[in-house]
Order: sequence, then C-alpha cells, then structure tokens
Amino acid sequence: MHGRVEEARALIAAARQVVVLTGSGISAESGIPTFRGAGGLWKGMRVEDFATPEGFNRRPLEVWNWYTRRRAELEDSRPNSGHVALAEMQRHVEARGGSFVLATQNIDGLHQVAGSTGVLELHGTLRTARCQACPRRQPMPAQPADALPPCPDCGAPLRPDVVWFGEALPEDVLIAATDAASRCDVFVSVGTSAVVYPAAGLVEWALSAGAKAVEVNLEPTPISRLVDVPLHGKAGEILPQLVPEPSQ
Ligand code: BV8
Ligand code: ZN
Repeated sequence: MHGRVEEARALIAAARQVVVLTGSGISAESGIPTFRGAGGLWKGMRVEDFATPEGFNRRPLEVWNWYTRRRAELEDSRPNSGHVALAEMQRHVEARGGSFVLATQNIDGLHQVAGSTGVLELHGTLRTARCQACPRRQPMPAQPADALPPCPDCGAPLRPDVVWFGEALPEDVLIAATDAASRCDVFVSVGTSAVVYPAAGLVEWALSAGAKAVEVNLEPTPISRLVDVPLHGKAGEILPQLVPEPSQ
C-alpha cells in the first residue's frame, strides 16, 4: 500500500484545488461512534425515529435529548491525527497559492477545533440549536431537558441545528461544496460509507470534471471502484502521510 499512499500524496502536492469530504469515520478515532459500522450510533435504533422531522414531531423531547446526550459526549472528544493532518494539508495547499475546501457530513465540529477553516458543514452542527420559527440560533445544551427550551426571541420551541433525512441541506453550503467539487483537480473522500445523498454525489461532480479521486476508508464503499487511489486503513494513520513535505 505504501506505493499508493505515495501516489496520493504526490497528487495532493501537485494539486491546485483540493476538495476533501469527510464522514463519521474520521471522528471514530476520537471516540465518537459512527452511524452504520459495528457499534454504530444507529445500531438497533430506527433512523426514521430520530434523524427525521417526522420522528422529531412524534417524540420531540426524546429526539432533543438524543442530541443533548451526543453534545455532552463532545465535551471529552478531541480532534485526532486525521483532523490535524487535514488542517496541515489546508495550510500547505493555501501557502502555495492553491485552494482547499473541506466539506463534512459530521456535526461534531472537530475539524474546526483542529484548525481547519472555511469548513462546509453539510448536515449542520451539534454545537448549536435553532428556533423553529425565527432565525435565532444559540449553543446546544449538553444537559437533558424535560421540555423543549423556548426561543429567547420569539418563544417558539428550539430544535437541533442539524439536517435530518428528507430535509434540504443549507443551500449556500451545498452550492459551495458542489462548485468546489466540480472545479477541483483532487478529491479526497475520508471515512464515509458514501450512501447519503447529496453529499455522496460530490465525488461524481469531481470525477466528471476530470479530477483524480482518493478514498481513505477501513472498508470498500460504493465509490471505491470509481476512485483512482483507494487507501484502506485508519484515517488517523493514513492522512498524516498524505500531507506534502513543506518543501514540496
Ligand atoms: C435530501 C445529521 C432532499 C443528523 C444526517 C434514495 C436514493 C437516494 C437518496 C435518497 C433515497 N431516499 C432518501 C434519499 C435522500 C436521503 C438519503 O441519501 N438517504 C440514503 C440513506 C439512501 N438524503 C436526505 O434525506 C438528505 N436530504 O435529500 O433532501 C430535499 C431537497 C429539497 C427539499 C426537501 C428535501 C439529508 C441527508 C442528511 C441526513 N442527516 N445526519 C445526525 O447526524 O444526527 S446523515 C448521517 O449519515 C450523518 O450526517 C453521517 O455523516 C451521514 C453519512 O454517514 P457516514 O458519515 O458515512 O457514517 P457511516 O457510519 O455511514 O460510515 C462511516 C464510514 O467510516 C464507514 O465506511 C467506515 O468503514 C469508515 N470508518 C470507520 N472508522 C474509520 C473509518 N474510515 C477511516 N478511518 C477510521 N478510523
Ligand atoms: Zn424564535
């Protein structure tokens, strides 16, 4: 595999525009459970009961407290070497005049803690709650509630500031991600099972625009056969090897 890692690093070192898409796999080594893997968050839970507007409207408090619990777990979560490597990669690419866009499906905010900037949070964020009736946003509490907290501005109940199944992604964020993918010369997919759309479609935008694609994952996914350089292993171990030397 060493040769393939070298190949991926050379692609990134020569790239003018790099786009990286991450999924829950990059936070696994920070102790945050993935969704679909063994021991995944959604093991035994019905996604439609929790990560959908219908599920929330049926059991608002139960869903709200699923998110306050996940917010509480963030308190002891730190970025791992994979998050840090992507922040270094961004600095390297930008220092030589290139552009670097990191789009994530994760809602844990660990990329920003690791130093990545301009992160496109495709599925929202666990760190804020938003009002259901007005633009007010505020920090997501890490303690369970016994009633949905009211918006301080208009009194309507708050909700987690995430994108549920059946909900549209924030338009500006999706446009920025799709634009960047269709203009990049290297696209790197990290730690995602590549089954949730439209995020999973970004690699196709990149490939159809002639980009080279790299995938970092523990196991094959539906895009593994599409990418130029599939790298099997842990994001925390592989990503630091993809950061070009400062001299490069
Ligand atoms: C929309 C936020 C339209 C909440 C999430 C049929 C066909 C195609 C599409 C659809 C369809 N039916 C429905 C749809 C649309 C649907 C969809 O794609 N469904 C799929 C399941 C078929 N998509 C939507 O509903 C989206 N919205 O389409 O809107 C629309 C338009 C206009 C107006 C109205 C509506 C919204 C999707 C967003 C849903 N929200 N999360 C929350 O997090 O609680 S999705 C959820 O899945 C997370 O965001 C997560 O990030 C995302 C993807 O999962 P992954 O991140 O990939 O995680 P997973 O566990 O699956 O995989 C982890 C991977 O990491 C594995 O491959 C593993 O091997 C690897 N790994 C593990 N450890 C490591 C590692 N790799 C490297 N190193 C390691 N150490
Ligand atoms: Zn309000």
